Amino acid sequence: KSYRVAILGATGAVGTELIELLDRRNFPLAELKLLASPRSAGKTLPFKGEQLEVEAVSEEAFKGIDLVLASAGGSTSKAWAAKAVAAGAVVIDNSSAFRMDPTVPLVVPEVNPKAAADHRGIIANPNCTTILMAVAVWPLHQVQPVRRIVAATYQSASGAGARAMEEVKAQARAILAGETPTAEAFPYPLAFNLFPHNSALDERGYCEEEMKMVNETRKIFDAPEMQISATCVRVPVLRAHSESLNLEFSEPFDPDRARDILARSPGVRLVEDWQANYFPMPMEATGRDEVLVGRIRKDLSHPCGLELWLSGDQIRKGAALNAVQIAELLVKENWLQPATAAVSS
Ligand code: A2P
Ligand code: 11C
Repeated sequence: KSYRVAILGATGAVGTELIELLDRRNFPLAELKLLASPRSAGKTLPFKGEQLEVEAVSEEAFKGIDLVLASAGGSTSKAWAAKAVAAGAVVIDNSSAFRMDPTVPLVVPEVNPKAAADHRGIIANPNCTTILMAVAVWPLHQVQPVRRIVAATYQSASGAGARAMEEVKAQARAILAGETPTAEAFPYPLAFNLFPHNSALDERGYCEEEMKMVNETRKIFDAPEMQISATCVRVPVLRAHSESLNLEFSEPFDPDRARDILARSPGVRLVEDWQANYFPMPMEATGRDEVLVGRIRKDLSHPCGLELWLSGDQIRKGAALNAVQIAELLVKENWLQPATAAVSS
């Protein structure tokens, strides 16, 4: 069996990666439709040696579509997801619009694949920093429950989209030419700089990105009590995020045991050469499917603490690959069925 698939946000950083992954992973496609804003209507994008034309999203566009992979921002998903579901499609949504809706599964296939079975037309793809952390922490959490995570992130420009990536390159060129860099996609120049993540702050001083790591991880792990605190920072890297994680267990967790477990875990690649001081780097995570994990060591400040470091491609496993893996799971388990119940939005 093959499926008629639409990508909503096909011209974006994640959208173009989705197109490439559907091809590379041989997703059983009967048709691929590329949707974006009216600004992009008529543009063409390459797929399997042909040029496919981009259409402006419309209700009409979802007719006969089995699966929508949406990555066009929260407001676009809110505007179109229910319409796509009403037209008989299943939507895998990369935005934050539905992630915390209790009727919408939030899925990382290496962690909670079964949650996808309960979809009512929409399945949410978690935030990129959450996905990368979940892939690395879940295998350890399975062996000994994690009580608390303190995370610090080093997030690339790609998290803010294709325009932001171009902006950082232009800023770098401007600075090297002795000019003053300008910023539009970001609030401040990112080249040769860094700043705390600029999503909206709550009354306690935590930004949305930080609270996504807290709330989404609890939902994916089905661990509402897990204590998580995060500091998210944007760094002048193009497309892979890195994270420093401090994990606290109820008993000491031997670093060598953690190493053995992670070396065998799906979606993880252990990268450690202590002699060479060689550990995961965003440049080496770029374009790879796996989350690179390493620098696993005992927390000197707590007997039950473990420190680890990771880098993962934000656009790949942090977004497009995770969405395509969910689609593959739906096909494999025969869960790619139109919703029977109404979807809340
Ligand atoms: P467009 O290129 O036509 O603006 P990125 O995350 O890289 O910034 O990409 C965002 C994606 O979401 C792009 O494909 C963009 O299309 C799409 N998009 C943004 N706003 C809308 C909208 N209102 N309707 C449909 N697609 C949208
Ligand atoms: C970033 N993670 O790196 C964000 C972007 O909830 O999907 C994606 C926001 C989201 O800035």
